[in-house]
Amino acid sequence: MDHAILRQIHEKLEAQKALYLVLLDPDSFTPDKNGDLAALAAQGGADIILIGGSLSMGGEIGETVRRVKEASALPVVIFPGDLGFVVPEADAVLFLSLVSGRNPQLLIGEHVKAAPIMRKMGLEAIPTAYMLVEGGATTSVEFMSGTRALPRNKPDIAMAHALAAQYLGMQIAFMDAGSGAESHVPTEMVQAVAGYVDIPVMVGGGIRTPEAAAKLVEAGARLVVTGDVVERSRDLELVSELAAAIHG
Ligand code: 1GP
Repeated sequence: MDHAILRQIHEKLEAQKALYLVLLDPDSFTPDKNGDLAALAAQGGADIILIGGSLSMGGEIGETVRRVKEASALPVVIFPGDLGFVVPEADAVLFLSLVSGRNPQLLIGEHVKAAPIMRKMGLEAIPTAYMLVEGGATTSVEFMSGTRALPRNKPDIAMAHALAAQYLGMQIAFMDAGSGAESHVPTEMVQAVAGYVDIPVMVGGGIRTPEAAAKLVEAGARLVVTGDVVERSRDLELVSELAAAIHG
């Protein structure tokens, strides 16, 4: 398997402090609307488009990826809620293990189903440890996956999870407070984990301002995800400010 996208991520990280990923949800908007959002994200300076959500409610994933690729030249990476998100039009898939949980289906079960399909499609898998972190209210991912989030005031627990994931060969440690979280992952937790593991730390959930994004990057986040704020605001200036804050 070619690791083109992971390679690109590492190359970009040599030149800039962090990468900006904009998450688009095929369940929230039509493929055309998501195409417009991708164009906006690209114009604002985003590095990668993530397509995903916690549940696939009939959104047209393949068509969304096609429209997004027509509308921007950015790599399109799937952030899968389930197998339905795996489509050949994408460049890569975050091959997520929900390591904060203990649900075997989300640690290996879904992967066994997805792997042969992805091989056939020629899709790159980016082995990613997904750690759900308490962010206030119950998130869709917490509810749908039946797992508990890591406590936000216990960085040592997050550190141990991220290191175990690294030792298992995962390439990215993704700490997510969930879409629309009241509070993003604490900067102290990001700092603790980023200083403890060698793999890049990715942070998402509840990041709404360039100031918050800058603080998380300062703490050591190398990949920063926003979804909600771009979908809601559709504001090029805000996207540009977020990109600038994240690129450092
Ligand atoms: C959710 O990290 C993503 O999994 C994005 O969160 O929509 O709150 O930006 P937001």
